[in-house]
Amino acid sequence: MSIKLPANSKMLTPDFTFGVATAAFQIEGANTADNRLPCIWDTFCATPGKVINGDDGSMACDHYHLWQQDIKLIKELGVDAYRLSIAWPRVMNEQGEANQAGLDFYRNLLTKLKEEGIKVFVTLYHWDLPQHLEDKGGWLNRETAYLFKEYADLVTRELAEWVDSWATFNEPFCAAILGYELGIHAPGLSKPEYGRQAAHHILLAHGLALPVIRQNAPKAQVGIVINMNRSYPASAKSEDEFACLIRETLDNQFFIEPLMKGQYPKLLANVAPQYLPQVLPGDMEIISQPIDFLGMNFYTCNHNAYDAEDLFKDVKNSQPVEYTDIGWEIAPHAFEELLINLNQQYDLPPIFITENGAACDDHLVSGQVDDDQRVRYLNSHINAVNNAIEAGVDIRGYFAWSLMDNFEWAEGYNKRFGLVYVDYETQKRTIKRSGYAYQAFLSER
Ligand code: IFM
Repeated sequence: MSIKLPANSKMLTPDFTFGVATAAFQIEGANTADNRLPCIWDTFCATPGKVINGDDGSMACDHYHLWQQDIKLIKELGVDAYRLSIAWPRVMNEQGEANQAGLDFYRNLLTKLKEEGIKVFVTLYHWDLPQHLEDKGGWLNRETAYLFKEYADLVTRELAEWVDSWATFNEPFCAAILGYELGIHAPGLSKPEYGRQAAHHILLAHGLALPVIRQNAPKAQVGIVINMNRSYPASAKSEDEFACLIRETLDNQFFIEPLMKGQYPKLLANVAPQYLPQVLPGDMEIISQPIDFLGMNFYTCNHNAYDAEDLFKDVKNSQPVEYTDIGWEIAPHAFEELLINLNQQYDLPPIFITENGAACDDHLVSGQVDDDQRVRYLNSHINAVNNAIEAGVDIRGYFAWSLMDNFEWAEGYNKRFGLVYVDYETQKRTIKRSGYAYQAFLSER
C-alpha cells in the first residue's frame, strides 16, 4: 500500500503545502525547565484517575532537549511545512512579562526550521492555559480573553520573523467543551452551561488577538483551527435526522458560524437555548473579523440517534466498518462531504487541513513499525481532500497528525498517532512505514 494521487491533482503542484503537526504539551516535556509555569494539563495529569496510567507531560518526547534531531526527522520526511504550538506557560511569567529563556527555545527552533527551508505554521494556544489563570476562572473568566491578547502580542512581537502562518487557537471545541462541559480534558469541569461560555471567551480571545497579530506580523497569514465532524442518522427516522442536525450544530456550526457570520446558530435559540452563551454588545463583530485561512482538523464521523433528554446520543455505525485503535471510525467519505457541504454553506477563506491522522496499534518489531492501517488512512483521506478540491473547495495544505507519537491527552501515551515511533524509555525515534510512505509520496511530486 502506498499514498497516491491522480497525476493531474492540484495537490501535486508547488502551491500546495504538505506538512506534519505537533503541539507543545504533547511533545516538549521539560515542564519545569527555564521557569516554565504549571499549566492546567500539569494539574489535570496530577489528579488521580484523569489520565490513563497516570501519564503526564513531564517527559513526553523530550523535544525540549531533542529538538535538533526532531528537525532532522522533519527534514528527512521531506515535508514543506511544520505545524507546532507555543506554550503560553513557557514564554510569559505571572506578571505578564516575557520569559526570555522560554522564548529562546522557540527562537532557536524556528531559526533552524527556516535554515532548513521548512515553512513554519504556529498555533498560539493548544490547550496549555497557565494554571494561575485557571485559578482566576480560566476560560470562564472573560478577562482571560484580554490576557490572551497580551500573550499573542508578546509572542508575535518576539517571533514574527520566522513564522509564515499564525493560528490563534487549536480546536476551541475541545478546549471548551471537553474541558469545561464534559470534564474529560483539563481543567476537568463539567457543567452544561460552562462549556459554551468558555467557547465564547475563546472565540472572543481569537478576535481580540487578530489585529495585534496582523500588526506585529504583517507578512504572515492569520487564522484559527477548528475541528469538525460529520454526523449520520442512526435510522431514516426524522427524529434521528434531527439528532444529527443538533450534533453538527453543537460541534461544527457553533464554532464556524460566529467566525464566518458573526452569530451563533439560530436553531439553538429555538430548540436548545441552554447552549447559548452570554454575549456582550460588539463581541460578534470582534469574533467575525476576516481571517486569511481556516484550519480544519478531521479524524472521524459520528452516528446519532434522538434522545429525549439530551436531544442526541452517539450510537455505533450499524454497518461493518473499520475503526482505528482509539475506536474512531475511518470515514474518508465523511471528510469529503463535510468539506463540500461547508463550502456550500459559507463564504470560506482558503482552508488548510491542519490535522488528520490515525491512532494505530503500532509495535516496534526488529527495528520496524508496519502500520499498514495508517498508510491506508492517509491515502484515503488525502484523496478525499483531492476530491473536495475537484468539487471546488479552496484547500491549500494538508498536515498529517502527528510527526511522532506523543502525549494523547486523557489517553496518555497509550495511543500512538505518529508517523515516527517513539520509544518512551530511550526516546529513540523510528520512522514507521507510514512515515516512509508519506516521504515517498512527497518526493515523487
Ligand atoms: O492529539 C490531538 C491533538 O492535540 C488535537 N487534535 C486531535 C488529536 C488526536 O486526538
